[in-house]
Amino acid sequence: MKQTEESIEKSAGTSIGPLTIQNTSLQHERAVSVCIVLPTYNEAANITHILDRIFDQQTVHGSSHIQLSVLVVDDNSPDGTADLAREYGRKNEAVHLLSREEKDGLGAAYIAGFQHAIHTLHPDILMEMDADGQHNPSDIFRLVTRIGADADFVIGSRYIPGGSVPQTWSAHRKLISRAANRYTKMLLNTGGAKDCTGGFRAIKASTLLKIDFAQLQVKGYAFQVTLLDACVRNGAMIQEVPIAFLERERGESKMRPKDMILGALMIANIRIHRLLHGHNHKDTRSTHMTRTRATHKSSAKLSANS
Ligand SMILES: Nc1nc2c(ncn2[C@@H]2O[C@H](COP(=O)(O)OP(=O)(O)OP(=O)(O)O)[C@@H](O)[C@H]2O)c(=O)[nH]1
Ligand SMILES: [Mg+2]
Repeated sequence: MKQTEESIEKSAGTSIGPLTIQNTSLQHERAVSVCIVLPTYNEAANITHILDRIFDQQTVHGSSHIQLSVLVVDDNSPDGTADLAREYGRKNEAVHLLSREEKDGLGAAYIAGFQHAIHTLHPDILMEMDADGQHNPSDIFRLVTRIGADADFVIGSRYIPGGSVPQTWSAHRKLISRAANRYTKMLLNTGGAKDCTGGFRAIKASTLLKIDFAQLQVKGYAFQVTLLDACVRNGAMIQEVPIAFLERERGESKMRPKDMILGALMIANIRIHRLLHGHNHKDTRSTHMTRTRATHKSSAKLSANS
């Protein structure tokens, strides 16, 4: 698909070695760079506000240790979301825009965004976050600072003590969300995570570099669970920090019932494929959150694809 990046030459960082943010005094020679990949489709009502709130956090926490940037990945939203992001980027050099030709699903947007961010902005950590206000920007630094020697992939979790879903959710909606998590845990490698389906995450760039995105073959919402599965299978250590998942602030959800069914079928398909081809782990190697780090050969599949 045709896509254009419009302001990326504004900034570039250099990659540093293993991150040890957690339990250290953050004694890096330079700030840890964090790129928040923000997929948008018809989020004109939210985009400016969410960008303001993200960079407020930079002000609150200071800029000496952690430096935030944002890559908005827009799929040609008819409501002009990209124009607003572009405008914002003119005033704030840490905001970048990847414009894609047409709506192609959340997973496809994240894959394009990760690849683009890694190869042009060189962040140490990438984040997934929704643009609709359901993920509270004031949690960003909590997720990022949890990254460390025992955490390559940190999930903002609704389903550990201290986490929550909106009070306005019906019992039916709560049940579907819980069931989707349970189903995923049964069929895929989830590293012991309690919230596998959420989309507020901080992930080391070095972890994403091990993933062959072409193999994920998931364009839609199931991307969240297949990405977790792929990272766990590549040795990532998973940790969770509690978050309150909020109501969408403005605009409409893009998630249709059909997407949930497609996601469930996709997960079943992966599992069946693994059973048939003899790599049937649900492996113990990757289902315990506190296991020690295995040594993994670093691959550069993203680089090869770029
Ligand atoms: N670029 C791009 N972004 C998308 C696409 N689908 C959804 N998004 C964005 O992905 C984020 C999550 O989508 P939502 O529709 O809020 O899905 P959700 O939060 O799982 O569902 P709700 O709780 O119902 O809001 C939002 O920022 C959307 O604008 C897509 O096809 N392309
Ligand atoms: Mg949402």
